[in-house]
Amino acid sequence: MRIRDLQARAVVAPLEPPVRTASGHVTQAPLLLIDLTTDEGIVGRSYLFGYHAFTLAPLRELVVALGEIVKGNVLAPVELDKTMRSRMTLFGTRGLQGVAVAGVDMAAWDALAVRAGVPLAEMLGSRPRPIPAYNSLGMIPPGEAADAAAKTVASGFKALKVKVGWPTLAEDLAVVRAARKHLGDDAALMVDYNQSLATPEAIRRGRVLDGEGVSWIEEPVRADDYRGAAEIATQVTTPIQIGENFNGVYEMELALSLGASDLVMPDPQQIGGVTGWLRAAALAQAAGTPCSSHLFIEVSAHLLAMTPTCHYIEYLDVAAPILAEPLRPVDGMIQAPARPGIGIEWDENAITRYRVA
Ligand code: SMN
Ligand code: MG
Repeated sequence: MRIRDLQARAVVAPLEPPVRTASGHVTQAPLLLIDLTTDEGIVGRSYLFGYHAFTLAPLRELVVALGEIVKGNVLAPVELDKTMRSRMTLFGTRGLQGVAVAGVDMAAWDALAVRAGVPLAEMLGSRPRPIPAYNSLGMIPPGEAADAAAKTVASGFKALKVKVGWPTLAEDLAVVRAARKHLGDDAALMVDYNQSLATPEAIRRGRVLDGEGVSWIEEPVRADDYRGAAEIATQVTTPIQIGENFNGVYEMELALSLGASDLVMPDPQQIGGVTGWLRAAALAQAAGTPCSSHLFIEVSAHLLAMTPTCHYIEYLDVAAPILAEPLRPVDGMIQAPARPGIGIEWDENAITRYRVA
């Protein structure tokens, strides 16, 4: 089976509630929707998340250009990955280039599994199974943290992540203590600084959080400051979590080799799609490091099912407004659908509504 066509459509969907972080707000869901069609009429689907609308135009140009490169090629995702990356050797695959490769990769794997008539997890040698999920929220003001925690538990989640990095440690602590109190003893609480601290301040705040029942402290410093993260991990008892910004598996390997964190959470579009994730999962297993996912719950539900050190799936469903059947948590767990492929079905009416040129 060969690739016949690749289409990419840009939409800006609503993101409710907006995601407030200590490093900026994400108020909409800019998405690039990819449809890859084969000469047998099989359609593979994936999407990319642009964070901000201005990334969609260059991202679409890159994906369309990659489509021209892979058109006519056999639908063999690992070979396609090599072909696309070899064309970028001189230019590199950091940033949007790598994200574009991942988008084509995920659509290619989807098509392969659809043609085989099996869920992607089964194509990868596993099968859909319940993955522990955490409710992922933005920066919740101290006065609203108790209510957010209570609603999280009422929704069946057994874990909540809130973003912190308020101007003062006292505010961080107020959010953590209010959330911790209303989650009860059976639910986990994680915090995410979104790269907002310098290493000394991260150590200062981490040491205070050590006594507060927090399950992980995410991205305390700049995403690629692996030495800083490693220093924090030695000085702070609470597990340090990074990975959403691993640009490819070589960066993940470097971070692991430097002891940059206790936990990892690759992002499917940053790590290199399904092909990248397969390699990342092996690195995490070799390091004995628990591996969670970042966003992209549809493909992550399949990928984590095959991940030896599977930890948590992040429930923050940025694509729900344009999907016919968004993936919903049940009793705090998320399981990939039994449908062939990733299971992505577009809501074409919504796409028409949110489409941008
Ligand atoms: C995050 C930041 C911005 C948008 C979505 C998600 C965050 C996370 O880093 O871990 O969810
Ligand atoms: Mg994060």
